[in-house]
Amino acid sequence: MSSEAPIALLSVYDKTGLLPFAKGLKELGFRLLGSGGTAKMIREAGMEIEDVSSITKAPEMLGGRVKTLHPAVHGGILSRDIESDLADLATNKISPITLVVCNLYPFVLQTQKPDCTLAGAIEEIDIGGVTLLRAAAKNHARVSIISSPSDYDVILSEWKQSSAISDATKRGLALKAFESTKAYDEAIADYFRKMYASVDSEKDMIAGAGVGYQRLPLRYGANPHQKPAQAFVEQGEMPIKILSGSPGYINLLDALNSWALVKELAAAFNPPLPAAASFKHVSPAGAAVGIALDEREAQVFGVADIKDSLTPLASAYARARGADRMSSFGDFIALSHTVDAITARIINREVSDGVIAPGYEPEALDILSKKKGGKYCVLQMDANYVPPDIETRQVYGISLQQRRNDCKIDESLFQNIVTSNKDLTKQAITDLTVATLALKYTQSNSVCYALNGAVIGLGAGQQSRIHCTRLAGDKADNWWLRHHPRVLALPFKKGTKRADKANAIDLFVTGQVFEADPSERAQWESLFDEVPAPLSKEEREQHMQQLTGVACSSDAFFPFPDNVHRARKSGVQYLAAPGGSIMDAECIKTADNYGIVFAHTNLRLAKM
Ligand code: 93A
Repeated sequence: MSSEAPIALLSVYDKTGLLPFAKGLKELGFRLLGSGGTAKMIREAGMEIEDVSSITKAPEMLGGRVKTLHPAVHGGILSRDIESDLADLATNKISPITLVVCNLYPFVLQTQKPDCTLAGAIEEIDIGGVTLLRAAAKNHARVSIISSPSDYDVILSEWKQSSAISDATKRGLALKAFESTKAYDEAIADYFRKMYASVDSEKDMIAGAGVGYQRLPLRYGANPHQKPAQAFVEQGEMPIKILSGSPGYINLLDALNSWALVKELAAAFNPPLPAAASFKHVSPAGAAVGIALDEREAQVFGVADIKDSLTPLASAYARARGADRMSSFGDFIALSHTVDAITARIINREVSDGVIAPGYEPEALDILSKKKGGKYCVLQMDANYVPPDIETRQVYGISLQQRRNDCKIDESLFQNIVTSNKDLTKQAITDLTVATLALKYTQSNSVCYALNGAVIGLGAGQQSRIHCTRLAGDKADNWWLRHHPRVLALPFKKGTKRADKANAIDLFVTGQVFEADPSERAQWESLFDEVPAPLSKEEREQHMQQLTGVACSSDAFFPFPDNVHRARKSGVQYLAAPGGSIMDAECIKTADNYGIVFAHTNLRLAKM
């Protein structure tokens, strides 16, 4: 350590508390160095302070762009107490600096001014200050970096007590400095992202074209009053291209989650199977793999007229859309493979908000980009994109970080069968895989029933597990009742819209229309050539008995056997859930009583 007075370098934009702090440092024996305005203010208050130029032997220049950027400053900050560094300091006549006090030009405030120009914003990008902060924070083993006026008192009192700053305080100060330069750079990147990387004008597209886009401007956030809104990547290229339309914030949440689901779902099988998902409000309404449809399924899913031309991808979407037609109204669709014309034609006749897929055949793109008068949102996803391992989000200003849920779900997940019946068929494994992968992308609590490679009932976002199991089970029951011969033969008037049919069928199978207000009932009746009689109790029971071989998965353990009882009512023969409940044995016993095959997955899939 030098026996000379310790040096404090002060260079602050925000001069709050500066004078008392400088006074305190003086009283403690510090030699003060200051950049232009900082030194001036202290000097004018009657305290002795040297200009940085007294050690750099160079004036501030370029209108203040170069003030402290000099080896005499940064040598003094970055030197360690090691022989070679001390020798370098001696050779170059540089004194070590002990304290650095710095806060930055107000870039954000400047850019918030209504009349802020690009040139004005650029002038507020602090270079020398960021360098001071980073250099001093890097060398925090020796140097204290004080980046906030709120820390001035702590520094004075620590030094008063021990003529030093403790290692713990130096570490805390360094972290604070690094956080402040990170936030500062983020604000700058955000500004230029908006200025230069926007795709909303031809001029900006050209500006970003050579290096790829990093940002998608969004009309607004979750609600119209939540402006501004955008999507961006901090590294690499934005993996999504907008081919048509303009996505909103919720569209993008649905697109990204549904894409992740179909990508994993297709890859869960060997050979891979085309997969489709129909999302609403960040949970799947349906998801399926491309297993061919029989006559009845084609009729239930509204594709009987084109059954013979269905490709595996089209079958996957027909199944996904057919899981819960009411919920899929206005969906966002994800498709794992290049979209063909027939799949585009099915999408074209449904009410839907958008689609994401790795590619589009020209005819398919032509069909989709004309949908909704050109407003239909068509997104192309880079199929090779791999998201970072760590994901961060902010809630109420607090950043939360976690490892991305990158667990793999395939048939190996269902090997630990805990019931006496261990006969898990190949189809059951497919269905459990579909159900479990759907849960991975469903808001918790979630329970999913699946059959023939498709979700048939999914309960999302329920606080109680049994409510979820019931909700999903009721949806599965309705799905199956839609296969009833009387539903298939409902005498709709010619020209009834698909969405109106879906609504009317839902009212019919749930029986709600027969208890409805007369005006609602009259409206329902007006859709038919001949008013249908309700399904009788016997008709329902007889039909429900035919629903068998259903697979059901839960995103967390079943706390009570009531879930197993309820699942069974909807034809469940195969169950998958993590173990870990104190009632595990009871749940297994209940499954055994029904002859159900129950696999403990040892994998919780909460999504929040
Ligand atoms: O324009 S700069 O990027 N160039 C520099 O060399 C430099 N050194 C310190 N800005 C620089 N600073 C910043 O000046 C500090 O971060 C601080 O915000 C401000 C203090 O200037 P003054 O002492 O002249 O009021």
